[in-house]
Amino acid sequence: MHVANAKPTPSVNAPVGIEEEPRHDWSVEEIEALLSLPFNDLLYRAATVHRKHFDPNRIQISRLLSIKTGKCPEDCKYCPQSAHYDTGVEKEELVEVDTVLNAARAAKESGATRFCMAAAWRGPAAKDFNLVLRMVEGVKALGLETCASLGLLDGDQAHKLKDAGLDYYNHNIDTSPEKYDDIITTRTFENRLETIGHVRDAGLKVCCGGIVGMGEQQGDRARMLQTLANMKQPPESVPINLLIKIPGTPLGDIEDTDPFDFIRTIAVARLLMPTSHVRLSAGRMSMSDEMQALCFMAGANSMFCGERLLTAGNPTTDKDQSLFGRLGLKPEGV
Ligand code: SAM
Ligand code: DTB
Ligand code: SF4
Repeated sequence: MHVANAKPTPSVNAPVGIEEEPRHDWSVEEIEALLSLPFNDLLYRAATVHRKHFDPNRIQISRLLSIKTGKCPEDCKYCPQSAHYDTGVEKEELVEVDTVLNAARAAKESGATRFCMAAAWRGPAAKDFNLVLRMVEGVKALGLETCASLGLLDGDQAHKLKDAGLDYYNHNIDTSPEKYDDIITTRTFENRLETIGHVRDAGLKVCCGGIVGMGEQQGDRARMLQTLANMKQPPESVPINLLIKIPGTPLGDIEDTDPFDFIRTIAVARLLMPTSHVRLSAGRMSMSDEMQALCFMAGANSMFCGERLLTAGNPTTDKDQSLFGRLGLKPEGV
């Protein structure tokens, strides 16, 4: 029986997320019910939704570059670049525009379609901002999609980035609103949402996701995904990072996450945000090929390739190409 506006908790056979238009009114109970489905049912649903909106054998490839490394004033408990922890990361000032453009050319040659410039800042200072705009202009002129991850922005900065040719802005909520203060004390969840609002108002695409493996409960994962999916306009790109445990950070020796819980988070992100790219992001060095294959099956259709993320390692290009070959995957847009 169909009851108007009723949102039943999904039973195993309910076509949740399969025949419906994207929704923006998910309750946390519905999301927890999806996260708790039998694994096979969840993957079947996620794969079905994935196929409705995307070619399941195509993966969008992004390449990262850290344009300013270390010495960050923020205290994010997961991050190797925070000045609050002794992690051995070499600090570097803002790199030169030419260095960025050379890295972007190499990224394009290796098959990336998007180049993401990230900085260990609370937000960009005026003295650095014009150089960042030149980097964006230069990367765009190479024919790549451009993404930046520079921390908190105001409206004026967001508009200037858009005018310079920026396509995406990456700004993660990282965890649930309830857990946020356990992880970061130097800014608030609300600060992050404000920046995402400025990014949207400037007409930029949003890249926003979070981290699994910081000791969160299933309810925190549900609240994080709910926050993303219920945005007026959900992020076009949803990076799901597996915590890279960095010695020296407060989360450096936290217990490992069950790989199936990570895959479930990907699958539910796919169900809740059926038309977004879901990115299998940090943490692939600790994943088996089989785990990554299950992430693709669950609906992940974007990745960071290249041997380095920002400061941490990532699988080699050869290893990724071999995985693509064995799975019959092809890069998107190439
Ligand atoms: N400083 C900017 C900011 O915080 O938005 C941009 C760079 S910051 C490194 C970008 C994202 O990287 C973080 O929001 C977090 O999701 C991810 N990240 C950082 N350290 C990580 C780690 N050890 N494991 C997994 N993801 C991590
Ligand atoms: C995102 O969600 N993951 C990327 C990107 N956005 C900027 C960063 C991952 C960083 C991993 C730790 C490091 O390399 O320092
Ligand atoms: Fe700084 Fe970003 Fe790392 Fe937080 S995540 S410490 S803001 S670089």
